[in-house]
Amino acid sequence: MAIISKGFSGRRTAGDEKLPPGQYITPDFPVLSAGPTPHVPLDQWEFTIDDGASVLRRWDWKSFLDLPTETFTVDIHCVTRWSKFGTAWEGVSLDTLFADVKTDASYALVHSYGGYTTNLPLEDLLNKQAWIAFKYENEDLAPEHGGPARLLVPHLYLWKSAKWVHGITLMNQDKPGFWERLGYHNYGDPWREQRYWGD
Ligand SMILES: Nc1nc2c(c(=O)[nH]1)N[C@H]1C(S)=C(S)[C@@H](COP(=O)(O)O)O[C@H]1N2
Ligand SMILES: [Mo]
Repeated sequence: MAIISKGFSGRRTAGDEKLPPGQYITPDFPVLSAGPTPHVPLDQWEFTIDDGASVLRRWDWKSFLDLPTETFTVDIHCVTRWSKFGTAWEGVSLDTLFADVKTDASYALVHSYGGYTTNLPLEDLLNKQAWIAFKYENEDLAPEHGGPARLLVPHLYLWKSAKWVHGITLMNQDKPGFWERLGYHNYGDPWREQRYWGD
């Protein structure tokens, strides 16, 4: 009933300040994929950073795992309104991956095995804000959640956190990704409820 849900959503409880507007907390970990789960053999997996013309950096699975890793615990927020608090991951910081990359580019297009893409300003990937995660809750990241490795950018809606991540293309001009072309907000800040075009 509308009256009950209105009263409920109006009630403030401890921890609410961690919940962006219009979201609810779920203990579950829903799977949201726009297509089938791609299966990439680890001996064929690679992650690249390119500038649209040439590959600037490339890792295979073995060299990727040789990089220093971080464990981090973050809250995640899906545009379909569920939020999950305190998810624990292990991965490589994008600061590590970009350490030797010299670029004037301002934008990034992240691409995944299977063809998914998502765009964001390059600066949102840097400064301890984004990781490529390969473990979730101490286990190898499950294929349906993006294993072997996915991007995590927890300060933006979760569609920016590309599963089965394959590479990042640096660009001087912004270019919308898969959901951004289909009406999702270009930036996707959950605290400003930037869900769709025009929000
Ligand atoms: N490659 C790829 N990454 C993706 C998606 C997708 O369909 N394909 N869906 C996005 C969306 S809309 C969300 S909410 C999250 C869901 O992650 P989860 O399935 O692990 O909950 O992944 C994002 N990353
Ligand atoms: Mo989503």
